[in-house]
Amino acid sequence: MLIDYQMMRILQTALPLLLVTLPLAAQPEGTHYDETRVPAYTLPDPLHGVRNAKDWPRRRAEILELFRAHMFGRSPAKPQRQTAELINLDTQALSGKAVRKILNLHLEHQNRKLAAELLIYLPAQAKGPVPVFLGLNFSGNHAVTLDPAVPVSKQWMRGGAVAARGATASRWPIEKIIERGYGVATLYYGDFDPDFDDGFANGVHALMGGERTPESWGAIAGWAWGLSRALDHLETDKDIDSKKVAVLGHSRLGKAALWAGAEDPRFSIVISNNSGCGGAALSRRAFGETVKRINTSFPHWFSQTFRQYNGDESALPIDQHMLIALMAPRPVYIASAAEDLWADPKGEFLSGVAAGPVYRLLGLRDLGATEMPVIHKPLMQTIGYHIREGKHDVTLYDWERFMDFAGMHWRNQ
Ligand code: GTR
Repeated sequence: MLIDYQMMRILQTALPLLLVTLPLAAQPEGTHYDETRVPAYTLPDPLHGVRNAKDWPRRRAEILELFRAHMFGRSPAKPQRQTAELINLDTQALSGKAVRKILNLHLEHQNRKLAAELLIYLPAQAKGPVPVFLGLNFSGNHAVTLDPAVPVSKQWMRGGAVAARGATASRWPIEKIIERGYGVATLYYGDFDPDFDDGFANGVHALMGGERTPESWGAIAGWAWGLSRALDHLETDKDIDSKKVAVLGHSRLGKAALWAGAEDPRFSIVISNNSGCGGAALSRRAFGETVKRINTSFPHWFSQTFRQYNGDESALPIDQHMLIALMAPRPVYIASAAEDLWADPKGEFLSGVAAGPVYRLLGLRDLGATEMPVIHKPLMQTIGYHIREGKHDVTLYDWERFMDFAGMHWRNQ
């Protein structure tokens, strides 16, 4: 029987009795957490054919094409029309600390329509346009805050049940972000593409239409494309410094944030939290979640072409260090959690290390380490990394480091 690993985690929390049969260290069939079973591997060279920094844009375009053709699929350009409808504005939100905007982004293409709700908080004290953190959320905008003005999402919901207001607020420390002088913007990922395998009959795939091929975009590329549509809007908001937008995401939405950063150079900083397989973690290590496992559990996430690498990671013309390298010369940050073995923290770190030569070639700073740092000792160069204690999640510790890292770079941008 195939059990979604995440479901397994939920079962473990909800039904203590199951702990007997599903111990925390359990791994789904065909996967392991055994460092001695990591195969010997050679990573493809991100600088293949590159002699100097001037060659990087050409090589970057080549690598981007490889990721489109073999992994995430090819995404269409913009929809024919996009408009923004302001549905709520409060200049005294969060006890006067924030300006809150709620908008519906209306996307139209060949008479088909899709709406996505964008929730924005900006510091009320701001003297000018502010830098913003932009990310998708898992359970609807109403779940990121207790703020009663945010409408409860009526979209498809993972697991069927609508999350309670504020249910995931610990992952979105809005007040702390505002206090540091930054804005935060979020959208529900299900607005762009409900996360189940329906043959791409809904969401952005249906909106944009077109014939599907083995290289067509999957759900992760759809969410990433949605992040770019949100940025299209942020560029029109005079209260936002759209040259300073960091895209970030957790887990599958961390994979989406990385792909958004790769496809869209307008994102000034890219942040991956516990993104694991298909995100920051090296596929060739096949530690925790593997290519076969992810393509089996989530057949709609990647292009069909990615399936040919099931159990054959060494045949991939790319690995995830090259996804990290696609952010160069922009700053990129990778965050791991010590108990999140499914996402392979070491593989996430090693991607950052192996992207280093590209940053060095461009005269920028690599991670500055080849051994994993200890818990709570972040590395912050042009590439950044930390591992924190605890489980698969986004915590205040993570956010504080994201703000330290982004702030450090934004001050110099
Ligand atoms: C898991 C999946 C991971 C990760 C995670 C999440 O089930 O295996 O790749 O994306 O879900 O998004 O929470």
